[in-house]
Amino acid sequence: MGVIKQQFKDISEKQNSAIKDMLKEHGDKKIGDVTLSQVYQGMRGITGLVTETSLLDAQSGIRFRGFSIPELREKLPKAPGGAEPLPEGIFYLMLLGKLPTEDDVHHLTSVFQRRSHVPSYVFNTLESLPINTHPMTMFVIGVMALQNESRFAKEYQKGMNKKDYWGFMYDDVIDLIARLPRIAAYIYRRKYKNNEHIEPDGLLDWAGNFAHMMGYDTEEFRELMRLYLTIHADHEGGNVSAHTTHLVGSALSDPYLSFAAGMNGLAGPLHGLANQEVIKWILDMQAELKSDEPSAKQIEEYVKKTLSIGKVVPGYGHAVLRVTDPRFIAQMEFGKKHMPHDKLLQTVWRIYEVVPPILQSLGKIKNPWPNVDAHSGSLLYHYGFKEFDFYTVLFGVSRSLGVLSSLCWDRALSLPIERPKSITTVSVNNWLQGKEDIAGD
Ligand code: CMX
Repeated sequence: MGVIKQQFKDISEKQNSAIKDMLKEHGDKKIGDVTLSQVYQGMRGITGLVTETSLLDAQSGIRFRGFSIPELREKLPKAPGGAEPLPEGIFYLMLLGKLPTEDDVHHLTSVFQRRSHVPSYVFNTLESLPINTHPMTMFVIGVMALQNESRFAKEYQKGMNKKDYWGFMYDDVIDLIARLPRIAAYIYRRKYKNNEHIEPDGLLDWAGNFAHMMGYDTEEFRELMRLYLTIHADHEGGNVSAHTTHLVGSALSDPYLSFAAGMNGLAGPLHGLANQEVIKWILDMQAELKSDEPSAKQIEEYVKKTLSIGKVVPGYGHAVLRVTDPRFIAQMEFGKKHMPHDKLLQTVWRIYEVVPPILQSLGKIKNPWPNVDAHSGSLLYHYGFKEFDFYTVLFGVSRSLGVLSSLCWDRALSLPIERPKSITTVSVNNWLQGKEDIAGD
């Protein structure tokens, strides 16, 4: 067994028995009440999931195993001469619950390199898709084609002891994370770069190699990819991509099936697709105003117009956060360091000044502040990465680190199939009239 797998086994076995003891003593304790509005309105604020890898606080933002983004940018190992964390480090942290050393991260880099082979039939499957297929659709289809490689699925068919589930899931998870950059880069080069592909560079880290295979070989762009793939990795368990991966995995669907399901959720415009929508919205604004430096007044009018035709302002608002997303701030810092005079970034920062008071004045939006997607596209655009309908794929490659390390934990803790209770409005009305018991009271 590999060193990291062995550590995961030891740590998760300990955690498993601690949880069993806790539930024996406190299993009947109530965590909260559920209101009828919460049931009808997206289960907002109902605590109903365990996700070990990260925790989101409405006021201070995401913490990965207790560490904030600024702390991780300082503490996680970096590439030689680099300033941004290597995403291998956040995966290690989420999986094992402790900060990695430089050696741990190098070890993971070489494991990912070793296991990154993608069989040719996956590329052939991608080749068979019309070129105008959305890159997220291609990404999901690539992952689904790769499902044929699942060790878990094969072992399950042979007949597997429950105790062995986690080990095969773990192996699939590592294989899948290792292979995703190759699939994503293939889609990028096929769709936008005349199908001219670039061989992986065995000396580069996971993010650096991904940048290289897409055709971006400057050290500054690699640094952006390292930051990007670190900060998008996880956002606790209730968001659509994480929850879907967990839900599908709870049926013992293997990591390929589970992750592909999560990616279908990430492809929605209210979730991950918002990153492409933001750039599209800004470019449309620039085209309409015939200016790449719109003033605050012009932005204000454009925002009001967007709202008046019943559209959302992409990149703003959040179901949990009630402050500016720390992931937005990390990207703004990167921009101020590397490209402070870029006109598109300056527009993003001007939008940040203009939009929150307008959204606030509507009185119904719970969070008028920018989320991660408000900033990410502008950084990519600066480096000439202008194919914005690909941006969500980058988010997806990063999100694999969080949702798949969580999937390892799901199986290691033997979490059961997820099956909440649903109700009908007829039963609700009957309950309100005292004719039916739906609340268990
Ligand atoms: N622009 C305009 N209206 C907005 C808005 C925005 N950015 N954010 C919320 N609202 C509206 C909602 O549509 C809702 O309107 P109705 O009552 O008319 O239906 C009202 O304000 C209340 O919504 P909320 O409780 O504040 O927000 P939700 O928890 O329901 O939704 C989110 C959260 C992110 C879907 C929403 O803020 C939104 O649509 N934002 C724009 C899309 C976006 O940036 N998504 C990316 C989120 C991060 C990610 O997952 O990647």
